[in-house]
Amino acid sequence: RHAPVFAAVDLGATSGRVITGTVGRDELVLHETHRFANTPVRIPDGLRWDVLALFQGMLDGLRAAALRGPVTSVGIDTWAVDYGLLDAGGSLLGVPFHYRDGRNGAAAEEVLAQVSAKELYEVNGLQHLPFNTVFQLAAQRSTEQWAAARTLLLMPDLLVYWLTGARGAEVTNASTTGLFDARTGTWSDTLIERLGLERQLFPALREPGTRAGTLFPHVAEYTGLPAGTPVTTVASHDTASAVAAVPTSEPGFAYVSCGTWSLAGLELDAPVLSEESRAANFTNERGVDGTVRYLRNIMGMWLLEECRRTWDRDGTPTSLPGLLAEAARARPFGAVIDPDDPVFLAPGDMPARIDTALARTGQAPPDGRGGYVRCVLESLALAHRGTLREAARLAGREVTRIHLVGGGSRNELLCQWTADATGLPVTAGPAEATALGNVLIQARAHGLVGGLADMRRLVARTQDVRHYTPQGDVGPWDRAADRLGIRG
Ligand code: LRH
Repeated sequence: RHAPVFAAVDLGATSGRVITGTVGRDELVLHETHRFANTPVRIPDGLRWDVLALFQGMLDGLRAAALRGPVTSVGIDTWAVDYGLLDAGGSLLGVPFHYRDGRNGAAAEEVLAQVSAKELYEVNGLQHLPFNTVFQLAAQRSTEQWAAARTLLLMPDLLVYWLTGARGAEVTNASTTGLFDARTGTWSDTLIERLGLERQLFPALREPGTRAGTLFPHVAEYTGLPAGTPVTTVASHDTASAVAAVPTSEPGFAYVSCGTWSLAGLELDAPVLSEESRAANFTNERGVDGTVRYLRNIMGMWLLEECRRTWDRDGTPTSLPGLLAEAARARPFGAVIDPDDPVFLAPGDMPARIDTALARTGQAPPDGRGGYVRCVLESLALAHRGTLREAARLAGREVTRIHLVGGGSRNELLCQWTADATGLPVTAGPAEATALGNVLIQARAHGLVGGLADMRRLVARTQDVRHYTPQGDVGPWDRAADRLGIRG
């Protein structure tokens, strides 16, 4: 008897992948069957996701997975907050917006005039980000598409709908909308009503580990997967999947899920909805099994990715290993920025924006590309430290180890500097935490693993991690933090 294989569709901001995961008692093996670019497109009325290309890439990936052997089920995760609107007939209205589109700032102000930031936080416990679904909806409100909208589906739910015809709202991702009650774990009828939104727009919630539906016959035919193959609801928010796969059995762990964003925080049993927590802009997103992901978004590898895109456009591309080697040789603490400065959010010339931010804080531009990369990575390490220290303080918890998971865990400088800045040991990996979390929830739905603790034990037993111990003096990190006025 062969160990069952699950197909994880993991769509990230820069690429989408279909990965198969083989799960046995002491076995958890991933194989990437297909990777495709996720290229957002700017049209006159905004920055959009090419959702058909994503769906097609996913179908091709599932076909590649089916060619390798039997697939027990399929699960989909993506980034949070973004959505498609369906009309009464179930057709998609328009092309889904990208959260980095600039239209949301003014709309956020309108929403906050209706319901104060304090009142919102007391219910949804969500950090203020201009692109939270609730603000995006306000920005779309006067459009004809909005008038025709009958159902809202978050991105992974939309793709599940196109695979199966089943509609629903997966809870971990629904918790990023701003319309979800962090205490009860249900849609907030109060907020929905106070903001004048139609309650019917929001489909019934569904929990990770349940069956969403089965493939349409035409999907089965195209992909070569057997008719009736189930699509399992996973923790469809990629960050929730990543946190579920943190290889730990210690209570005092903190995590940084590091990819395009760095999501740094703690796993808690209950939300922290205090005024102090709101002021510090911490979020209480839903995790697997009713856990709370108490964290803050840090701008993450986006800063580096966007520098590289700028340099590529200049016609002088550089390899990542080359850049990292230059960064390692660059002057320490030559320049630091606050990664969370909203000026970095939109796509565009990142080195120029870094220069401007440095000038504002009386610092000189970095020396060469290695200098920019060093600036980004040291600044991220500092932001990890400030965020985790503040999270621990606000939640009344002690942190003894940091787990850095996601693609960023391959970046040795970032891991070492996170250890150095915080003075805490860093366990780095797995880089594929999100895909692992996706696969494990499917495996659990099929009776192969137990609860969160069991899932994490399997990850710890089967996946490679690296350990970083803090080195050097924290003095320079303290002084760099002071330079920026960073707390913690
Ligand atoms: C990371 C992520 C993050 C969200 C952002 C929109 O991919 O899901 O958790 O805040 O994308």
